[in-house]
Amino acid sequence: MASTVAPDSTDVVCCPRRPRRRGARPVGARGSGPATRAVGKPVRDGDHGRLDAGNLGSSGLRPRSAGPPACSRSPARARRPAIHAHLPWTGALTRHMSPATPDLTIRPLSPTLGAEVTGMDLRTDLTPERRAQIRTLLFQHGVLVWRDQSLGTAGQVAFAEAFGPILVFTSVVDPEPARPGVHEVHGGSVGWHFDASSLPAPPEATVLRAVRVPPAGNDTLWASGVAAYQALTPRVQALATGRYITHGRGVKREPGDERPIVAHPLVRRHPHTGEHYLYINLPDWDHPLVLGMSPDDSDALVAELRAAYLRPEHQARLSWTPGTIAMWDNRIVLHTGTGEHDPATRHLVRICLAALHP
Ligand SMILES: O=C(O)CCC(=O)C(=O)O
Repeated sequence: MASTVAPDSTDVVCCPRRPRRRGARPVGARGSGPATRAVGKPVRDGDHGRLDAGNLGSSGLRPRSAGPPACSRSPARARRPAIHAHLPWTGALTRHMSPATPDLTIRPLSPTLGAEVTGMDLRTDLTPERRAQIRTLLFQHGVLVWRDQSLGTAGQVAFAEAFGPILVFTSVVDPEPARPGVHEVHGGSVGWHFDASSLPAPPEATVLRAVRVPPAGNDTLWASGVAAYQALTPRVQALATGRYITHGRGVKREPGDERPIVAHPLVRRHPHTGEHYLYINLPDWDHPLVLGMSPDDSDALVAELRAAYLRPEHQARLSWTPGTIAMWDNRIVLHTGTGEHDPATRHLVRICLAALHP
């Protein structure tokens, strides 16, 4: 396998020439239809409106992820955990409060994003209370890291499944995994991306485990879509809100490529925290197009959003050690590897979750 790969060519899932792969299905999902979500999953994108003709670009591309109209479901804010009420996601209060976790140590990875958690054994410490704590911490910090865990692949699967159904999809990272939905990453990925965001229903979370890593370098970076949105001027926030953006080769397509183009709302609202965030895929191999805008206007907006997303102060960085587990909210954080990864010295295992249990 190549040492550096473009991750998650979720296009394969949608490819009409490969019907068997057509839908991404959570493990254990019944029926033969395309991806389904976990029963009882919270509403996503509660504040974006239904797609209308005004959202379509001149290309006539049809977005695939149009959600329900805002009025059809209860407001996302109503589902906020109490701790989040009226507090900014990136504020000092929320980031350093650990109300129900006196036995844990929470060390922020950066002032804006990520936290390292100590005091847990992820093989055994998954009581309902613990899972609730982890979910709350995940929504507070966006990325959680545990070191020196001895999970193994079966343990990682069990840990992941404690939070939601595993999403099975075809990824260029590991196109034929030995175990569905469990991707062996030999080397790594370089390019700021969400995992599998070109799926109509992208995974809500990712769990990545370091099996073998070099002693230095080959880190992973995350960037906060919430901080990026908050950093925009009101004018740009208004310009971006209500629009859809393509994920996965929106503009630069190979001739003869018949795969459907997927677009998602550019500004979304987190169903648990109520925070707005930017949802834009930024790897070099993608070329996102804001629907309803000319390519030039779209490029200009994307450049502005990219700059907000990738400000260093909106990022967190992890130096891996064997046994490290990272879990992130794949809705609100972009991630990338930092360098040319050597498949001989770097081996990670990745599991994406179709949805997080409420
Ligand atoms: O290589 C890395 O550090 C990140 C891995 C990654 O992006 C992925 O597996 O999706």
